[in-house]
Amino acid sequence: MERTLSIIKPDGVKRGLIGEVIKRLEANGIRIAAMKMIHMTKEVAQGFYAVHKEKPFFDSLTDFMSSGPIVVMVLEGEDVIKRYRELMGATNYKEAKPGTIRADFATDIEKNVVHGSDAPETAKTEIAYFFSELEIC
Ligand code: 3AN
Repeated sequence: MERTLSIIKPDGVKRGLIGEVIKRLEANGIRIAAMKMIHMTKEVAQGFYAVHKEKPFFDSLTDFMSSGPIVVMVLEGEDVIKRYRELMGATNYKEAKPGTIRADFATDIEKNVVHGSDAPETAKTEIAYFFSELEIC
């Protein structure tokens, strides 16, 4: 059993895609172990994306991620990190496979609707950034 962090980004929330993303998770047998809606400050977004702080897109990414409410979830299941990333599709929506969330809904490499942890260690850190153990069911 594995856990991963999922975020429905501000573009996904604004465009009414919360239900669509959750429907795809549940239809694929992924269990939601925790969920909440928050509006990150710029500082909180900078902390979350600290690994990208040298990247040219860091300022714009953290502006975008703090521009509106997001839905953060802990997902649980066998091999869920990989399975959820397959459902999301490639970071660049133009390269995402048809039928993935990003291929179907993303409009931009930055505004790409969803986030998912990329490895067990990052999943652990990212989950702890938003949730205490008590909040994970
Ligand atoms: P992923 O979310 O697919 O794991 P990361 O971790 O490489 O992708 O990038 C984090 C976020 O930064 C992406 N979800 C996307 O919003 C943004 N991003 C990544 N690469 C670029 C880029 N070349 N230009 C603008 N934004 C980017």
